[in-house]
Amino acid sequence: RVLITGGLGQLGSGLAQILREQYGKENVILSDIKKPPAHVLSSGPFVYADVLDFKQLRELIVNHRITWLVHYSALLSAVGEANVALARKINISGLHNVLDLALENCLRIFVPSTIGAFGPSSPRDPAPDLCVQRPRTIYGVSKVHGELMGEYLHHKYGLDFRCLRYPGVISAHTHPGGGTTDYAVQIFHDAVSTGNHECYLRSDTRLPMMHISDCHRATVEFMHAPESQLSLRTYNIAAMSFTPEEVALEIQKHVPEFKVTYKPDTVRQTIADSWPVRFDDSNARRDWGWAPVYGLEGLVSDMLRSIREKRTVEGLPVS
Ligand code: VAH
Repeated sequence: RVLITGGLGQLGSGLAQILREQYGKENVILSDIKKPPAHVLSSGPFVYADVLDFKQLRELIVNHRITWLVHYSALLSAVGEANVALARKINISGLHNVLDLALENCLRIFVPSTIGAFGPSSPRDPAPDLCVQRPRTIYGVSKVHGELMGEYLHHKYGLDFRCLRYPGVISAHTHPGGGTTDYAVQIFHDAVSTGNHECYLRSDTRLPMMHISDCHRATVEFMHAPESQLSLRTYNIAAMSFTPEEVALEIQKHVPEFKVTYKPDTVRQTIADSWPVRFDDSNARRDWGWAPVYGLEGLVSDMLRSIREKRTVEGLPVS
């Protein structure tokens, strides 16, 4: 049985759908601290779970006979900088709760890390799996801590801890949760609805990005990889790196009149400028056969098609 924490964020419902196809609807439990929308509730079991409530989480794990934890609860980069105390609680104390429960109940645990786990003193182009990590956000600091804690518990107690550093994840049907890469999702919705996008990053800000279906597939393939194949517990995974200007140009091939104006926001520009420009994911490709499907062209046409379809179903105008 799989329990996904932070299940109502950008990633939980899509991953649950894939795992439910593999393990059966009742064996993948989505959880969060908010009420789920109707379509989430109708797609499979959902329960309340607060990662800060150790006892309630322990009860959940025991009563539902959980064997595998996917820990998506976290405050992302930009929203974390606006609420450092809460980010430290959720991203660090919440992480310790799930790691302790994974250890206590011999669970396998997947915890995502991020391009945000690197900082200005890390090699940026590309950033390898193993290098200096001095991130400048509470989000990045908490994710490096997660990597270190998980690897420590693996080496000391044999905990089956697995971690992937995700690039910015681009999705049509779910919204990102207050990160620095969120513009790369909003730009597609704006291209289809208003035809104009105001970008909070400079036009030349290059960041690693990935289509959500590649992100989910990487996560599932990685979790199924035999331990004997893993030379690391934490891996970078990459698909593409683009700037706002490049993705706007690609969108304009489909929406010629699409316009982007740039109004850099200091906080998020500073964060983006501290992150890697590209990821070296050669270890993931060698150890467990990682390979992306979507590049920039495929991402843009899939996102525009998906959002147009969604808006048409909802009876909304489409540009
Ligand atoms: C953020 N989307 O921007 C998240 C992610 C790779 C970036 O961690 O904070």
